[in-house]
Amino acid sequence: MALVSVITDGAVGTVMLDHPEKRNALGEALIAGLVDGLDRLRAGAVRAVVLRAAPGTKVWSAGHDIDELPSSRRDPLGWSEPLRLLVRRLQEFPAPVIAQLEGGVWGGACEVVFACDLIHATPDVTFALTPARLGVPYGLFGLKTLASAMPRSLLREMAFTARPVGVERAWQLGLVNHVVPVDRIAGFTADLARTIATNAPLAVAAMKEQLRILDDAIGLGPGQFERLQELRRTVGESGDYREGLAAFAAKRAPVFLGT
Ligand code: YXS
Repeated sequence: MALVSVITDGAVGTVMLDHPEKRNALGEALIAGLVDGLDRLRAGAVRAVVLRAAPGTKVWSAGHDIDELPSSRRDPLGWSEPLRLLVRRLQEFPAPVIAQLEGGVWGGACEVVFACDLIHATPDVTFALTPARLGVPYGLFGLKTLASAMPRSLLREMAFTARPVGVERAWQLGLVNHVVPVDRIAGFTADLARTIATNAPLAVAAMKEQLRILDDAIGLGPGQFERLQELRRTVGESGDYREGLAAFAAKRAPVFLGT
């Protein structure tokens, strides 16, 4: 059974996550389906993309597939990891990608959503950043994607507490473009996508890339870079990281010792 479906309606493509049994967890197979779908739409020169989950879902995506997180040593969120590849595909896609959300958005799925260009959400949507709950050494690239999408004060609160934030607060802080009732969000999003598709695609694509280059423009000295890598190595090799994964697998609360 396909984990992802892709349809094209004129100049608008739709990519749908459809693995409810695992709450659309972003495992290698599902990500491969998303990347393949985006590549097919790019070859078809669509002018807008809608990224959504199956209608009526309570969980848009449960984030990175925890079963695929390495136990230790290997960087779980390094440059060549599938989740990184997906985020780059979305950011480099030469047309706007609209995330159409229903239900909960967890962990790395927040980064996927905030790598999109616009976000439409139903009133039940929540966002939760969970590296602290699992002891995961989150990546600088992911933090930058999130920091570009929200105030640092909210990012700190979400990262340190791992508690979900509701769509009302996300709307107040400008994290989402529109909050739309569940019975109208598909039509609303399709209409906005069609509007984008009627505009000059080269101008739209250029502005998308210009804004991404501006977002990426941060200066880092070699010492800062080394320190960042050291911070991630320390967390990635910690007992707490192993405890976070073990606790999830055993469906119990983790006990972190700071070691
Ligand atoms: O027990 P079975 O075999 O039916 O499987 C269960 C869950 O184990 C599975 N599942 C997942 N498997 C791998 N990775 C996941 N992220 C994941 N989430 C769920 O799906 C089956 C149904 O889950 P269940 O019974 O818990 O569903 P629910 O409706 O009661 O609860 C839905 C959630 C999303 C609230 C719950 O599944 C949950 O809390 N999932 C974990 C959310 C999370 O912590 N995600 C972060 C993953 S790590 C990540 O994204 C980054 C590395 S980071 O942490 O750095 O951001």
